[in-house]
Amino acid sequence: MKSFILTSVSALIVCLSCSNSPKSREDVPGNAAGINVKVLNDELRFPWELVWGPDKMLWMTERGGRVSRVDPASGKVYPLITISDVYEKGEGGLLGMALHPNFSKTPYVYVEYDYRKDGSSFGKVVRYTYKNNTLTEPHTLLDNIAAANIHNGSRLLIVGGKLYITTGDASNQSNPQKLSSLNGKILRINLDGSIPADNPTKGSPVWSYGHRNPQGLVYAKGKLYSSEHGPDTDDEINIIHKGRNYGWPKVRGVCDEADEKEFCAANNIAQPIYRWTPTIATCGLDYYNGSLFPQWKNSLLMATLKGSSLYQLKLNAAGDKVESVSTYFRFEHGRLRDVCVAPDGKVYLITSNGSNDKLLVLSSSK
Ligand SMILES: [Ca+2]
Ligand SMILES: [Ca+2]
Repeated sequence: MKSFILTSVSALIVCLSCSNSPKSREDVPGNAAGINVKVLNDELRFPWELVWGPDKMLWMTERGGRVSRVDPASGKVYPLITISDVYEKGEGGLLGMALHPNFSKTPYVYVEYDYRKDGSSFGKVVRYTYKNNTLTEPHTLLDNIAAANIHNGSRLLIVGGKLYITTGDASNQSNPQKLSSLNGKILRINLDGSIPADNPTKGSPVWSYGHRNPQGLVYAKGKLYSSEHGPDTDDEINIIHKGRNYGWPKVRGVCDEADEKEFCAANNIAQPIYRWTPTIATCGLDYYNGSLFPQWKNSLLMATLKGSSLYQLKLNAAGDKVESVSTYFRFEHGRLRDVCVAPDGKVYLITSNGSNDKLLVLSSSK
């Protein structure tokens, strides 16, 4: 059983015994003093991705297919398009999004979504052009990612002129260890859809493999961090390295079981830098180094679904270890899907409850 103390009206609920597992360090209760929470919008439906745009607007996907710009002050939604062939079922639908790094000159919007073809579900990565207040000229960059009711990923992130795409195992555990499959991977392509010459395998978009269902991706401190849903144990935070195998389905979390040790030794398995048992359903990630919340400097911020909290993962100076974990807003707003840090240090959150989903903004009350 979990027990709680309500510490303030708008702030957090402190969890006294959230993490009883010996496999995961006990969470440090967050101190929400000085944090204002404001509901900017409560009429969203399964918002999925939240990214800060160069137009100083939030850009948002909703799983049913809608892409919008959202005023970060008022929460007013300005829809751009509802993509007509999005197939929303189970965990699938319109998922990740990224904007071209030179957006003012090259107004490309990259999205990943599930759709139906020949009686089956697939995911694809499509590039749109932002023009005349809508998204036009869809151009498919990557197709035939298997999709299913569960485990479809997918976050998109552009780093160093390459587009990274997380994919889930699509409910088929043979996919992640199979290099010929696009599933259970973190993929890397050029912004025109071609395969980078320096990918691990010539002609293949696979950058790393052995993933179950990664739904968080952020680049900071020269590192690519990803959150990944575990099964009934071992949600993970991984640092993604070129060509490495992250173990699923042979390894859960770290290489500590007898059969895991053997597989890990034979396959040079990359182990998570942090993990949770019981699981919390790790989702959207961002990196905080702003001054609005000094207590969050040099931290990953993570939205969690089952955990229904904002997690702060304080990193060490090198960024290769999680030094402490704090939780905020536990069960106050339901499931949290994504977190977005704005350049001014404000933090935006979206919920994933299915109706009356919220966009929240955290600002300093000091
Ligand atoms: Ca793993
Ligand atoms: Ca293990």
